[in-house]
Amino acid sequence: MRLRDYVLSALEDAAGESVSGEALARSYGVTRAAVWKAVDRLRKSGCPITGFCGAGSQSGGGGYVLDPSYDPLDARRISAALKALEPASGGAAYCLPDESRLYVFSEIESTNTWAKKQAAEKGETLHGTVFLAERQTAGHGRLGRPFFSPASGLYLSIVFCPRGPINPAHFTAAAAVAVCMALGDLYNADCRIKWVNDIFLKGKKVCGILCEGIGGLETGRVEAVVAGIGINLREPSGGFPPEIAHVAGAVLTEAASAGWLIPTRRNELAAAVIRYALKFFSDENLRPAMLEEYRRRSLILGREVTVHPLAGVSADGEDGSYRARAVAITDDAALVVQTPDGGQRVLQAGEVSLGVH
Ligand code: BT5
Repeated sequence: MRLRDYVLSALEDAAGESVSGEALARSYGVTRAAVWKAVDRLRKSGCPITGFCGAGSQSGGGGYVLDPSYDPLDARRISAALKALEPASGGAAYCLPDESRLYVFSEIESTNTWAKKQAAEKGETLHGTVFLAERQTAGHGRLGRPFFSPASGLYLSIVFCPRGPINPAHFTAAAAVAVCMALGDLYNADCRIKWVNDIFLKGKKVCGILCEGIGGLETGRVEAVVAGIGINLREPSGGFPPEIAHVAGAVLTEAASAGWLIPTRRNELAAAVIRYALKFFSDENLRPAMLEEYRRRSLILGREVTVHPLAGVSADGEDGSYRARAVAITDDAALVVQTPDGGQRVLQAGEVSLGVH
């Protein structure tokens, strides 16, 4: 690891606390002047590091402090984090993207829209490519519903080109489990999944997933799946917009019950999500365990729900919504509900809510 990267990650680990130049120099085995130079270069590239002002200064005993909210996405660091998670993926059933397949945008309309366009143009060569953004100006969910995507979150779309016929619901389920496991690994967050595509933490939606397929007209099958994932990491500075304030939450706000500042570690989170997702997408042998985890994390199994057979249609009774109990999730990731008359229905698609509306 380059000295510059070492210094940056040590300051990140310190989460807003100061780290002395001497400690950094000692642990990397260089002089304090070399550390100062590395910090200077980091500052020039835009890193908000305060403290200790000059190589020759004796007065900066306070050390260096990195603004803890600074955590830009970086393809090289995501790639390094992937390699750290999977040092030798050669024999694995899946292939993790290297830096050349990780495209990072500071701002984009929608990583899904971009990924779909790229996949339509470039076909199978895009297999395993990931598009990530710090913020989206036109992020969307199902049926074109807007997905609020400010810079306090993480937005990514993974392109996966299946070899044969697929069940799209497996991809949504796999992506949901991947996000939950990654959030558990990094922040110790214990997330729940609301069938089919929402991730909740302490009663708030902290992540939405939108898997879209690109079909080949000639082949009649899904040629590429674009798995779009949007995670609210911190509360946006101005709060969530009023129309979603009652439902939306942020992972780190909900996880930090003790009130301390948890570092975002965006690049590590991206790597963990990508790795779990590609693993579940690629290896059918993992499907039973993945579905078991999906069921275990279900927010709705055993509970009374309102079923909206057509997702996105308002629940004014006109959409055929009805009350039922969620009783099972099948191996096809379909939801089984029991109606008050004792009958059962198997839902391949649709939406459920926990309230009466
Ligand atoms: C989803 O749709 O929740 C899927 C969202 C997928 C977003 C990712 S980000 C990367 C990729 N690029 C994209 O453009 N999309 C994907 P759905 O289940 O239809 O939920 C949409 C509803 O969630 C909205 O109507 C709001 O009520 C609510 N919502 C919007 N923004 C939210 C947010 N940031 N957090 C929580 N809830 C939100």
